[in-house]
Amino acid sequence: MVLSATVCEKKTDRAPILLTGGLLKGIQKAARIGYPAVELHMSDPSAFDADRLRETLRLAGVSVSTIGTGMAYGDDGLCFSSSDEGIRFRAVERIKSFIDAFSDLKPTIIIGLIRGKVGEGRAREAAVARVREALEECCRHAAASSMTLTLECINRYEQDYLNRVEEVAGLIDRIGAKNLSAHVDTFHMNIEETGIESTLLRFRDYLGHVHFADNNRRYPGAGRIDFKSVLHALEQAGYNGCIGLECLPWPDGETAARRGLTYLRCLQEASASKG
Ligand code: LER
Ligand code: MN
Repeated sequence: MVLSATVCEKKTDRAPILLTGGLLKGIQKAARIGYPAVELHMSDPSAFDADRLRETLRLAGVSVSTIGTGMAYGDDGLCFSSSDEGIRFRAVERIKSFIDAFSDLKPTIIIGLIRGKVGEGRAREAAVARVREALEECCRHAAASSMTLTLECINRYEQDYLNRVEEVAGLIDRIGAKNLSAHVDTFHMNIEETGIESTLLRFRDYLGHVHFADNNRRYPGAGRIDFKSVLHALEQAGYNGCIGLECLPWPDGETAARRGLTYLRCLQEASASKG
């Protein structure tokens, strides 16, 4: 399982991103710390110089595992569930622009907050249908470039739909696209699931991406989640994809990135030496 550091352009201490305040600087820092991959969070890929980004990745020797798209919702207010056709159209176009911008590197594109909230009562069904339709269109677009999308299960305090892995797996079944997987995040699972390990095993066939953060959203090892047991469950589930460290930059981003990597590497090495 490859460990990937979250990186974003914006300087922020509030978002669960390790290395903030510059994509290129963040990529270089992640490489220096020892990460083989990065997860890039951005609101709009057209805002970046694609050649400089690739040159920085090449010199740093890191790959792009995943693209986080939630900032297109947070910063630009774009979402799939909106009853405003223009907003919905721009949200789908934005995801297509991520797919096109990275079609050479083929990272997995994360669909998290950008799906938007669906509300209560009679409006809910229509909003859910709009999310599904947008997802189907994005999956078709990604398939044409042999790319994959992963749908994140996000806790009830941030989203009002697709909070648990069971819900996401159900929607994936209904959509039936081969390039759509479930994306789990230990911070959200700790709130929503009755057991993290049992859920990972139950939905093993759906797993496409994993975020690690401790129960307090700090780096793994800074809280109460048993990551030794979670890593073991992922191994048992046959998951050999990427683990993105999506954690608060506490006490600061670089320290969190170092401590999280060291802690997880120790756990991985101990498990490998046991055979
Ligand atoms: C995004 O990956 C996520 O987990 C959300 O909680 C946004 O912060
Ligand atoms: Mn996450």
